[in-house]
Amino acid sequence: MTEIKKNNILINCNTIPVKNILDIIKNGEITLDEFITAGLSQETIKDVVLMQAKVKTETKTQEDIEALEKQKQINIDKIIKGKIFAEEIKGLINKKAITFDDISDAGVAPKIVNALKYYCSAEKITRSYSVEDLPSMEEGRTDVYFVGLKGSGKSTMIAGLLNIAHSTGVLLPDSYHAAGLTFQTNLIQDLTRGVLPLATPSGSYNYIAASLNDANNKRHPLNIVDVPGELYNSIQDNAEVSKFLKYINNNNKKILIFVIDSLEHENSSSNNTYDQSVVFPNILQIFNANGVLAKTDAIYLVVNKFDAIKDSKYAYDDRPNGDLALDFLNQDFLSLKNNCLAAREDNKNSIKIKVMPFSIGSISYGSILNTLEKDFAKTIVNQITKDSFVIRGGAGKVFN
Ligand SMILES: Nc1nc2c(ncn2[C@@H]2O[C@H](COP(=O)(O)OP(=O)(O)OP(=O)(O)O)[C@@H](O)[C@H]2O)c(=O)[nH]1
Ligand SMILES: [Mg+2]
Repeated sequence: MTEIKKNNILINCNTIPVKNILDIIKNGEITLDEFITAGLSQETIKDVVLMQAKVKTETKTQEDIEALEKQKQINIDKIIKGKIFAEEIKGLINKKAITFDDISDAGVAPKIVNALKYYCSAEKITRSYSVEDLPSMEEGRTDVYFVGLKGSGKSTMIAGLLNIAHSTGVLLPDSYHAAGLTFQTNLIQDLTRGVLPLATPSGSYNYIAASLNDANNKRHPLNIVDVPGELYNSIQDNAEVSKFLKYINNNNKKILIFVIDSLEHENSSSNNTYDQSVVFPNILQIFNANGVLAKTDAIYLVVNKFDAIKDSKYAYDDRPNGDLALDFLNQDFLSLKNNCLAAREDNKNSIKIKVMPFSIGSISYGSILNTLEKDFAKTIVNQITKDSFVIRGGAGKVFN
């Protein structure tokens, strides 16, 4: 722009439309300060400043859109690579950062997308009780207790066992505890739809009265208790443990299922500060001291998350799974095994000790089940049926 043209514009600045003034400023030909010095009206100055701010915001929005798009791509990549938890995906869906269509378009299998939809929509608020509020367990059943640290897979295993018992038709109708039945139905339904149980909150317990039918059509009534793993963190002088011991203090026969988290043990970067190889023997000792073992018919040492060690530690080992579980136990939990053997001797050698592998199947996003592994669950259900109390003449209909 020539000096003459510039002067002309400045002299006539109050006759020029705001839009043109903005363009001149934007092109760097004349500054706003120069317009002000030349006497631009207060009103036009205000308009120019406002328009400049608006343009700036619009440009920023465009930048934001690009950043959001970039972030969305990063999240989709994490989903494709499985490096994200279902809860995080739920958060992204809720704040509309991604959609289920984006997940489908990225190539995630429809079955998994459906499970994610269910996970994101399900209320997942299950009534649970403090140990004092649990209804007392019915006498004349076999008590089945799942013992394991937080995240070891107790609730998932209960869901897996009930699910297989239901789908193979051995779960009988049992209405002794209605709230437990609701909990049981939810666990079965969630798993069928590909969703694992949520972590059991601290101080929350559930009691399920369930019955299994055996090959001779005899009913095996069970008391199953799902506990928060936190209960077992610190056993000595723990008020919660005392309450729990009081709760299970009945004359029923018992099966104890020690849920060993094989993954946790292998992975030294674990965030569980409690060492299972110390905690389990302590629990066993306290059960012995409190008379629980005197009523125990069987202890199952279950090497859980077996899929994980099968893929890593035993990737090239073609021994049967049962042998591998025993090998794992001998290597990593020998003291627990020896403590169980000693406890058996203490209790007239009447406790059966069994070692078994278990895996719920392959999992995505921490909580979504890709494929349900049935055989491990079937084996454990069969063992429970073998080791549990029978009600004479208790044949029943199949649970639907
Ligand atoms: N790889 C693998 N992971 C599993 C398996 N079972 C459970 N998990 C994982 O372990 C997590 C914890 O399982 P839960 O069943 O909630 O464990 P829990 O023992 O009930 O834990 P608390 O309720 O906190 O005491 C699950 O969300 C899964 O991510 C399995 O068979 N294989
Ligand atoms: Mg749990």
